Amino acid sequence: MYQTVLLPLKYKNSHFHICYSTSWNNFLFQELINEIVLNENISLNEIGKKIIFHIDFDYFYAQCEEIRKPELRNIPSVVCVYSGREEDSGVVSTCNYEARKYGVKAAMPIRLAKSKLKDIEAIFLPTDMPYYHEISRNAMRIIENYGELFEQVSVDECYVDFTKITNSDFDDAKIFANSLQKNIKDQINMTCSIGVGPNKLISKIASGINKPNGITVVSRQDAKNFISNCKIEDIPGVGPKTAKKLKSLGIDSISDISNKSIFELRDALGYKTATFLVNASNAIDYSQIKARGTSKQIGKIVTLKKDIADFQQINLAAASLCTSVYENLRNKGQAFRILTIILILENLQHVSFSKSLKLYSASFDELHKNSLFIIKEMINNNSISLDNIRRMGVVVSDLKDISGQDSLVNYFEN
Ligand code: DCP
Ligand code: CA
Ligand code: CA
Repeated sequence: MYQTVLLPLKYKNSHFHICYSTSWNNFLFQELINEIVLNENISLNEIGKKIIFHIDFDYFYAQCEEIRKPELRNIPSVVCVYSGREEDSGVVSTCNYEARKYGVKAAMPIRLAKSKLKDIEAIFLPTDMPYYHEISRNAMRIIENYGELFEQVSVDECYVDFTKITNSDFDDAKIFANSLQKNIKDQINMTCSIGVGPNKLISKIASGINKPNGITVVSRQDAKNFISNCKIEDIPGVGPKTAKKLKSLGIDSISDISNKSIFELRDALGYKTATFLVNASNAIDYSQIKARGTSKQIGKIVTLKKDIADFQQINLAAASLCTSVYENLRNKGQAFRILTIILILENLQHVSFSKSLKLYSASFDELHKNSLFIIKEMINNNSISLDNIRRMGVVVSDLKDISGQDSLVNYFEN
């Protein structure tokens, strides 16, 4: 059995799709087009190594309320959007898992929710958006500090590329997911669910599997089997309309879709949806993490030699990381203001520390000097022993374009 998939490609600034068959020798195919740049300078080989986390906070608005009113924790609580027309007119925005036990859910009329919780001690609250956004900002900052490509997609969810930190290893990814979840709980007392997968599609579905406070890891090898066991409606973006259309074509499951070709589905669904669905049903998703605004960053993480035991070795590794980050900055014509050092210890504990410079800089010396300063501080303050450091990363963020020859020379040559 073989399958055709469509690959979106950007080559010499033109966008096009390659249609290729999975019966082709995959390795040869990857080698062949390795030089072709795919959306934003990502090569196919890099995509084949990705580890993406999707993080979704549990019963978000209701959990925000629990943070400031701990007495809500063990009773059903329902956050509502009151329309104001009559008392109790409006809908449920969300509710905690206690209330869900009684069948209360988002978008339900408040009156119906109240009838489900009749004779039960329960609390109904109005939404407080500025407060939820403040909690969201604090939560996202913790995640962003892990220092890899980060994309917030809504008030309570985001994607993070963990490929570098985990060295593309799904076992390590599981440990990182645990540490991230614990870190968020310790710092802001909030639970989240994390999906770990080889792409955004798989990690997004995975984060919803073990809610609340769950972690679901789907490795690259397991992804096809994982998606085959999902329902068509589990694919993000597939609504009841598409599901109905597919049913009318005799397609009831994701396996049914994966046995079709794009060309068979194109007429009924349109080329774009057909491509997306056939790829998705094969656990393929080439969409990239889109870092926005100030969250754009440049970084590099390396695994240190096992016998690294003195500061001289750390110094050498830092110099090499800074050189790579500096060259990247220079190629992009950008200056940075925030510098983050990430240390990953033997037990995969993640320690990071950031420093914000007074002025933007693109100087290698400043990057290197400050990196060493931060590393020394981290080792002194966190009692990290030198032979305990497994990976080290240098990440610069809060980037600014510095166009114009004069400013470029000033920025880079000082
Ligand atoms: N939301 C809303 N109306 C909806 C759905 C959601 O106002 N119909 C708001 C309230 C939620 C927030 O968006 O707290 C995030 O939505 P989610 O779908 O992620 O749901 P929750 O976070 O509430 O619950 P879960 O634990 O299932 O993620
Ligand atoms: Ca949520
Ligand atoms: Ca969500």
